[in-house]
Parts: sequence; structure tokens; C-alpha cells
Amino acid sequence: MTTLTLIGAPTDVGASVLGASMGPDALRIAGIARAMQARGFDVRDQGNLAGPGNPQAEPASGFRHLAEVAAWNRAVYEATHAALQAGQLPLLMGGDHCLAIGSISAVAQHCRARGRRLKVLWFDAHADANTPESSPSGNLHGMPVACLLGHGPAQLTRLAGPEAPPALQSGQITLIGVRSVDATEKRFVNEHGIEVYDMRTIDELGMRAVMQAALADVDQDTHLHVSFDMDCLDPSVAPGVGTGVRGGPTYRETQLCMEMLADCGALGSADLVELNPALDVRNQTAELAVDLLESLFGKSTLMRPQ
Ligand code: EXY
Ligand code: MN
Ligand code: MN
Ligand code: MN
Repeated sequence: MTTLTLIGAPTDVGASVLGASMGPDALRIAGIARAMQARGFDVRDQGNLAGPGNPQAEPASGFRHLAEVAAWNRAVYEATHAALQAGQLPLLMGGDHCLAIGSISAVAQHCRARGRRLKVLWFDAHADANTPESSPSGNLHGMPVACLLGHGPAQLTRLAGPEAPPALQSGQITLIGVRSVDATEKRFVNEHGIEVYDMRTIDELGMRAVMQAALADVDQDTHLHVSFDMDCLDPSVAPGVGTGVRGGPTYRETQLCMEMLADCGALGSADLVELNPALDVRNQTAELAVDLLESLFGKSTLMRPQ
């Protein structure tokens, strides 16, 4: 039986809208542990990591809260790496999306040491590909993709050690659901040749074809990491997020993504981030997140032929 480790990272230091710090407890209240047990996992909720509070400071030298973001990411890196080393499947409960720097750096280091191929699927309304030079806000939750590709401050690009290479090469990450991209991010994404299935592509091709293309190079030797920003969904179904953007995938389109990910059988780790209970209505976005995670971990309506 696989052990699924829940790691809570209750912080919003990477964002300017407050509230994502309450995400882990909202997921617990929505029954994440029971739902994952019902999927056949031995579930261990490690509780919440500890880290600095949110100073609510103005950006300095292009960043808001760099020291605090680095401290949280070090904690996330250590907890994620320890879970993987113990043969467990880590599920990071954010928290804002800056925390994926820590989780994915740990997954990358683990895969590198084992010679395993890593592929990251990044579900998001945003590209999260700003650098400190290009960011309009200084918010580090708008920069994790660039940091993981080696563009950013050393405190965040070298979590695996001073000599470690960038966590990812650009061919290892695919962005899905994107519809709010700064001009500078557009340039970064194009120059790095990052694979992006934006909302226009989803509209034109349909979610099934998009997911087939995104998963085309995933095989049984691939460690698949899913980094799921709740603002990927249309805000009409997921109101509990800090930076919602209209025109996102529907409930059913997102369920189809999760079901196709489960079918591919390569999932090794995941992040569920940007859930903001302060902006939610009766915890419905947390309940939706648990619903989607159930599908990601193999719940389907009917038995399906393999
Ligand atoms: N691109 C904007 C910025 O860098 O400030 C907005 C980023 C929002 C990021 C959210 C979590 O995905
Ligand atoms: Mn994001
Ligand atoms: Mn986002
Ligand atoms: Mn580069």
C-alpha cells in the first residue's frame, strides 16, 4: 500500500492577497485525509510546516518577502525530499504557489539521484514565469516557473545545494489553462520554448486532445508531478482564490484532466495551491479541490477497461 503524505504549508508570503495561509486547514475540513484513504492510500498527515509570518511589506529589489519565501521553501524542500526518500507520495497543501519551488526542487533532486525522468504539468490561469527584473508586482508566486528553470535569486534556484543545476529544463514542464500572461512572461515562455496549452488552444482542440498531447511523452519510467493552482479553474466554480481570472476550464473539463492523469499511472507527487478560504463561499472551493484530487488519484464513475 502506498503511503500518501500530506504536507501543510500555511503561508501566503508569496502573494499580496492574504488568505492562502488557511488553505491546508480548509482542505482538512473538506475531508482530504478520508477521501485519500478511500482511494486506497495509507494516509499520513504530517501537520503543518512552520515558517515566518507574513510581514506585509512592500517589494524590495524586485521581491516581496524574499527571506520569508526562501525559509518556507527550505522547509517544503526538506519535507518533500524526506517523504520521497521514504518511498512515499508527497501531496503539498498550500499555501501560495511560490511553494512549488521547494516541492519541485526536491522532486527534481530525487529523480536526478535515481536517473528517473521528471515531467511537470502546471495547471494555472497564469504563466508564473516572471523574473525579479520583469515582475510587475514583486510577488514570488508569479515567479516559480522561472525560478525552477534557474532564473531567480540563488536562495530559490539552488535549494538542492550550491552546485546543483536548475531543477528543470524547459522541455520538462507544460503549462495548461493559461489565460493571464504579462508581456515579459510571454517573451520568457517563447524564448525558452516552454510547452503551453492556453485557453484558446483548449477551446479549439478540446481538453481531451490537449491532455493527450501533454501526456504523449509520459511513460512508466516517468515521474509525473502535478502542480495544481486552484485559479486554473473558472472563478464561477472556484471562487476561493486570490487572483481569479475569468474564462477558465469548467468543472467537467477539469475532472477529465484529472481522470486522464490517473489513467496514465505515472503520478509521483503533487501540489494543491492558491486555495484562499478567506474569499471562498462555504468552503466550496476546498470541497472542489478534494473532489478533483479524488479523480487524480483514480476515482472514476464506472469501472473502465484498461
Ligand atoms: N503575473 C502577475 C504577477 O507576476 O504579479 C500575477 C501572478 C499571479 C500568480 C498566481 C498564483 O498564480
Ligand atoms: Mn500559480
Ligand atoms: Mn495562478
Ligand atoms: Mn534560461
